[in-house]
Amino acid sequence: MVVLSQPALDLEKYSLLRSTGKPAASAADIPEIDLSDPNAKSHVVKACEEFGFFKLVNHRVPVELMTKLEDESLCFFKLSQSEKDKARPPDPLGYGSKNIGSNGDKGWIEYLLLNANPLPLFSQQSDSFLSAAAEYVTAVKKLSGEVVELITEGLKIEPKNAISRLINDEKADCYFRVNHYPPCPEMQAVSGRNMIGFGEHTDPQIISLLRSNNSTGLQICRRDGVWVSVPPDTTAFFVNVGDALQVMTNGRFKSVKHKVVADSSKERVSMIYFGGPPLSEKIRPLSQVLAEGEESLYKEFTWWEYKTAAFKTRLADYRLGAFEKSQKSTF
Ligand code: GA4
Repeated sequence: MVVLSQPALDLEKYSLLRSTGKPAASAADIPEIDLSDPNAKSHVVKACEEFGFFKLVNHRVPVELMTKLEDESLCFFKLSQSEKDKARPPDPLGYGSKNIGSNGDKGWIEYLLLNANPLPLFSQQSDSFLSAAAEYVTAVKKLSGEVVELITEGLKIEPKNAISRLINDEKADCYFRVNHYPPCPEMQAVSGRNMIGFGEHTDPQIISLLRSNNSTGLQICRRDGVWVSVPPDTTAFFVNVGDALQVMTNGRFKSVKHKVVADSSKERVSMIYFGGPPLSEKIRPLSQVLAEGEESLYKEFTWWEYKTAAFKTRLADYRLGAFEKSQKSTF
């Protein structure tokens, strides 16, 4: 018999009761980009400027690939705790529970965090989860390249692969993550409030593509500081601008602050692909985004420098601050 394991409820220790709800203005204005729309490139630029976030439809990734991996992921998370703990290769990759990163962040979550390029874990194992993940990652990786090419075209940057070459590089630093937010009915009964699943943060990479099951929980922070609930759509991807793309556009795009509030009664599964550049890549504004005489807002740094610094921060920290020209260098 398979026993559904859940992280033990230990509210004081994890002090996750900060979510008093009150998110969420209307979700109606979350931009939707139709990849088959001939004007998609200008819409995508507007969405990245105004929200750093958009919903992507007509993306041509078969829904079966998504549901297959969702099912496989749920099978994995239903394993006993000791079985799941075996999927814990050297930090920070592998299975994790309640701890996010290594600097004290906690969430009502368990997850698998994997290196996505290359897919060593995937190709060496015959496990059905890993083969579903390999198929999914291959499709989403291709799609992330198409999305950044659309952005590049929309920004009138040439060549078209000025950004996609970074995330398609054989040394591109890409991650793949499956997050499982178990339901927490006790919580709702006790306090009428929901738990923080994944605290507010921006993604450090260039771009992230998220797909979730039919559960609510994802919220994004609008430019005016208002949190907006993102209604689920199991057939769509939700795309985040990451910190590196903010720098490459010299702040024209802003990486989007987002978080997940766990639902008290329904489990949530999300699968996220993070497209990052090779470690040695210099991250700086693309020359064609700079107007004449415009200077970079950021000090020049490599992705390795940024990533190393980012992994020492807490989730909610403003990681780019240390790399802004007005700030003192931390190096
Ligand atoms: C956020 C985006 C990705 O999930 C991630 C996260 C990483 C981790 O889970 O180890 C970080 C977080 C993320 C940003 C700040 C640091 C590092 C946890 C954390 C507190 C895999 C990533 O690349 O950065």
